[in-house]
Parts: sequence; structure tokens; C-alpha cells
Amino acid sequence: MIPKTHPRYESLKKREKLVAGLEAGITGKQGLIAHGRGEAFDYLIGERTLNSARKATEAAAALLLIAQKPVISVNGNVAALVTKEIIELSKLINAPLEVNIFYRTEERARRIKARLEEQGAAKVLGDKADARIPGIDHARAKVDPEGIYSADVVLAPLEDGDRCEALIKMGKKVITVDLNPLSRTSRFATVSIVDDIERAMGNLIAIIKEKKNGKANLAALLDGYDNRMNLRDCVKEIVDRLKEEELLEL
Ligand code: PTJ
Repeated sequence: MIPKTHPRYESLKKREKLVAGLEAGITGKQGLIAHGRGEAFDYLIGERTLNSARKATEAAAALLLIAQKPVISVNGNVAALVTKEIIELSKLINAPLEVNIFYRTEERARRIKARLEEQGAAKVLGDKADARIPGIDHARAKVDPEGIYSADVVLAPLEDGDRCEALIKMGKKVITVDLNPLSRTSRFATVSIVDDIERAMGNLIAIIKEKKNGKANLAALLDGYDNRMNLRDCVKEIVDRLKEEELLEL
């Protein structure tokens, strides 16, 4: 039991959720390693939402609200860390969830789907993944013809770079959440939210609720957004923070 007064409470709770996900057969073992990489970047970021991430989240909200056929891709880490949030988002924007995992076993895919449905998800795709994303040889190429394959906008948190690139080549817009601003995924995506998945989902839901009824300025918001420029701003924010001298004072 981690006391709330622990200085690293939030971070330790996330680890607990992932370990519980692993024990429930939802998260893959490799997911723990991937999370560790994310944690290292979050430490450099200062475990808060940067201005650049907030801007990207606003652009992502606009893209999801304008989309004709949005789909949310769910892997083992996302299912363990933000179960309730992705279900809420899915209902808010009327987008199905699609279980799509890299280290694929049918058993784990089935367990993720069952977990989402138990928690109230309205539509979970992924068990009829008989379409393929061209140019990808691994399991993440297998997608539902009614879901990711025919979507115009895919929200794919903690994605891998080659599939992100392949989805873009298919003409889709891809929104990612990835704490590493230098990853191939971040660089290929249409909108890269460089933030922790829990913070990013909380912010995305809040912004969508705020903007849902006044869709007028969404296109303008998107037109003014440049993902490469925003990633540069993100790296600059991290570097500027690391230059602050008091960071080294104990
Ligand atoms: O459940 P599966 O089989 O689909 O596997 C999921 C993982 C995440 C293991 C798989 O997609 C994978 O190996 O991903 P990568 O290529 O390691 O990329 C994961 C990215 O997510 C890395 O760049 C991490 O920095 C980032 N990341 C990890 N934890 C978080 C995160 N980004 C945001 N929030 C996090 N909590």
C-alpha cells in the first residue's frame, strides 16, 4: 500500500496498475519495459503537462470532433492505465475502441476486450481483425475492416513508429500519446501529444467536453497547428527546464 503522502505517489500508482494489468493477463511483460522508458522521459519533462502538449491536445480534440470515422486503438498498457478514460472518450466522440496489440496472443486480446466491456464500453472491435495494413509484417498490421482499416482518424496511444507511418501512408490522420518526443511515432504522427497517458486522456476529455457544443473554430485551430514545430517547442521546453540551476540543488 503506497501512502498518498509519498512524494512519488502518482508514479508508483501507475506501476501498481501495470503490475495488476500484467497479473490479469492484460498487459504484456514488455509493457513494463516500455513504461520504464516513458517514466524516464516524464522525469525530464517534470511530470506535468507542458504547454506544447496542451496545444497538441487541443489539436487532437479538434481532429477527433471533426472526424467522420474516428477509432481508438487500445493496447495492453493503455487498457491497464486508462480503462475508464478511454471508455468515456469513446462514448463522447462516438468512436469504437479497437483492441490492437503488438505482442499479440488471442488470449490477451480477448481479456482486454472483456475488461473494456465489463467496465461499460459500448463497442469494442478487434476480434475480427482480418484486414491488413499494407507494409507491416507484425501483428499490429491485423485490423478490423470496420475499425482502424476504414477509419479517417486513429487515436493510437503508445504506438510503434512503423505502423504510425503506414497508417499515414494509407491517408489517415494519426493522433499519438508518447512521452518520447524523439520517437519515430512522435515524428510521423499528425498530432503527437508528448505527455503521460493518464494526464493526456484527462485533458483530452476535458477539452472535448468544452468544445463539443461549439464546433465553429475547430478547423481554424487545426489549420494553425504544425506538429513538427510543436515537437521542437516541446524539446525546447525540456531543455530549458534542465538548464534551471535549482534543479541540481538538494
Ligand atoms: O500491449 P502490446 O503488446 O500492444 O504492447 C504495448 C507496448 C507499449 C509494449 C508496445 O506498443 C511497445 O513496445 O511500445 P514501444 O515501441 O516501446 O513504444 C512505447 C512508447 O510509449 C515509448 O516511446 C514510451 O516512451 C511511451 N510511453 C510509455 N509509457 C507511457 C508512454 N507514453 C505516455 N504515457 C505513458 N505512461
